[in-house]
Amino acid sequence: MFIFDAALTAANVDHITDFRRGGGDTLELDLSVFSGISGAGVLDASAFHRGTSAADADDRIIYDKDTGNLFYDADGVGGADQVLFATLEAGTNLTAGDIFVAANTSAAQPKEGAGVADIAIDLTQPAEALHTADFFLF
Ligand SMILES: [Ca+2]
Ligand SMILES: [Ca+2]
Repeated sequence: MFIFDAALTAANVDHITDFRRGGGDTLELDLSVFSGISGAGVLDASAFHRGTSAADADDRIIYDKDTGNLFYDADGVGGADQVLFATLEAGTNLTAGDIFVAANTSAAQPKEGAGVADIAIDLTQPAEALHTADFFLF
């Protein structure tokens, strides 16, 4: 899993190069950061939009498949700007079902039998400064 629980800034954009759909990888969004998303659990399909910007009022996670850019928009089509928070490999077929929302992702416990796909990224480091040591396998 890839955990997003640090403040979203231009210096904190994660580059995810090995996201495997169907391979158990998920993106975990912490409600303390993504507070515009209502409710925990799998992201509601109505809050997920494929494109370059929000299309309606309940869109929160905007995914541009052509570029792999993943944005958070706190108010959908409202006036607040969307914020780029991660980039996946262009063409990754990300869906709402790949995204989980939790009240406290940092308290998430590793699942027994979890595979090497379960990786937490140390978001205290700027993405460009990430080293192998910033990735924790569990
Ligand atoms: Ca929508
Ligand atoms: Ca907006």
